[in-house]
Amino acid sequence: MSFEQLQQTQTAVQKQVTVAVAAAEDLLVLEAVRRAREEQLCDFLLYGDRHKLFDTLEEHTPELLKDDHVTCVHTSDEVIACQQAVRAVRQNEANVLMKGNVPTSTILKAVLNKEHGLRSGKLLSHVAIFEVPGYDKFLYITDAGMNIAPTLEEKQHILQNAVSIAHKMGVELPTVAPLAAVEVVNPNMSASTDAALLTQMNRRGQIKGCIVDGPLALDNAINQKAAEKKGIHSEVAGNADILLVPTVESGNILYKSLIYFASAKVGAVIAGAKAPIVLTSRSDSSESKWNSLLVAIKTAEDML
Ligand code: COD
Repeated sequence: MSFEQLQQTQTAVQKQVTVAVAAAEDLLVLEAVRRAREEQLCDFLLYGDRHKLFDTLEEHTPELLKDDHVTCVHTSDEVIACQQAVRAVRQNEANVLMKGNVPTSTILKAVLNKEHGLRSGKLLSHVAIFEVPGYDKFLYITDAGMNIAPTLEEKQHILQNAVSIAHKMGVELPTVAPLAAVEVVNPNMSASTDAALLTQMNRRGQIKGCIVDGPLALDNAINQKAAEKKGIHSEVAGNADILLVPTVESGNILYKSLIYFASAKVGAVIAGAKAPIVLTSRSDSSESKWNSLLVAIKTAEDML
C-alpha cells in the first residue's frame, strides 16, 4: 500500500466524513483542505479568527469560500477555536479533529478536558505510518510524538492503539516488533525487558489482534538478512508492520531519519480518543498533512 493507493481507495468510496479544523488559518493546512475538496474527500468545519482566516482564504484558496462543503466559524481566540472544534467532534457534527495554527499543548488541553474533551478512557498515543522506499508495505511507528517515557502498561496501550489503526487500514494480523538496542534480553536495558514481557503478554492473549516478538533491534526487525545472520526465526523478524519504540526521543529520531535520510513519506494520527486526531507539527510538509488526513479519514470509517 502507498499513500497514492490510499487516496485512490478513499476518493472512490465517497463517505460522509466531516473534519473540524482548529485555528484553520494555516497555509499548509488550507492547502490540504483545498486538495481534499478537489477530490471531494470530505466536508470541513474551519474554526478561526474571522480576519486571519478569511484573509488567508481570500488570498490563497478563494475557492474554499464559495464551497458549500466548507463552513467557516469565527472564534475570538485559538483556545476557543480548539474547544469548539473538539465540541463539534464530541457532538458528532465532525468525525475527525485536525490541528491548525495552534500550539500542540493548546489543542491537547481541549482534547484531554475531562468534561468537554475527547477522552475515551484509553491512553492517547501517536501512530505514524511511513511509506519507505525499499520497504514493500506501510511501516507503523509508535509512539514518536506523545507519550514521553511510557511504562510497560502504557506500552501495552500504545501497542494496542497502533494495532487498532493497522486493522482499520486493512492489515489483518499486524506483526509488531518492540524495539531495543539488542535482540536479547539484557536486564540493564529496560527496553529489552519490556519487549520480552510484551511478547509474552501477546502469547498469553493479553495483547490481541497481532503477533508480537521482541526484543528486536531495528535491523533485524525490518531486514530479513539481518535477522537470519543473527539466527532469529520468527514471523516478525525482518517483516515488521509495527515498530514500538521505547521512548519519544528514539521514536522522534527514527521518524526524522526516515524523512530526511530515506525520503520516506509519512501520515500520522493520534489514536485512542473518541475520533482520530491529525496533530502534525507546524514544520511538517503540506504532503504529510494531506497523508495524515487520508489516514484519519480511513480510520474514522467505523465511527460513522
Ligand atoms: N492519554 C490520555 N490521557 C492523558 C495522556 C495520554 N497520552 N497524557 C496526559 N493525559 C491526561 C492525564 O491523565 C491528566 O488527566 C491530564 O491529561 C493532564 O496530564 P499531564 O499533566 O501529564 O499532561 P501534560 O499536559 O503535562 O502532558 C501531556 C502531553 C501530551 C502534552 C505531554 O505528555 C507531552 O508533552 N508529550 C510530548 C509531546 C512532544 O513534545 N512531542 C514531541 C514530538 S512532536
